[in-house]
Amino acid sequence: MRFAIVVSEWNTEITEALSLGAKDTLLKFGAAESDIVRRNVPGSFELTLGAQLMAERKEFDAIICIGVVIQGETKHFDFICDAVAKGITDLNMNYNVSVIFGVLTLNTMQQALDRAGGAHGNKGDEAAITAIKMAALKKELEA
Ligand code: RBF
Repeated sequence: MRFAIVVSEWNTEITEALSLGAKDTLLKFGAAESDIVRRNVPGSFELTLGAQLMAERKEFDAIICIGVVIQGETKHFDFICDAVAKGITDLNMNYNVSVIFGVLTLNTMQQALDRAGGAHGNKGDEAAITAIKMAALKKELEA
């Protein structure tokens, strides 16, 4: 199986930990290093287009989007979260490939740290496991 990982550069300390968690999990379950392609995008809003460009290549069994959006004082949080959730949902339907929503939407940086290898584990691992499960389901049902 081949996997793409698209990583937002906002809150990069957290998104790096999440993407490394995702990659390590893919490797642990048997993916080859050469079957994992990773590209960065500037922010979570750009994850949708980054993932669409990957989907258009038609070479991946699943695409993992990694981002961290932290509530600030403006409404940006809501707009970004809504846009990326809708964008990723549409990609799943339009490209018939699993695009994983590995985007943390949080109130504080501590909540992010807790989910990027801290008290609540690494959500990047969970994103990778979801990608593997959905890629396997697609292969089974399309066979
Ligand atoms: N991108 C994120 O991935 N996480 C954030 O918490 C985040 N907060 C933002 C807050 C503001 C006020 C702005 C202007 C942008 C923010 N972005 C964030 C970047 C956003 O996803 C996108 O890259 C930019 O809006 C450019 O399209």
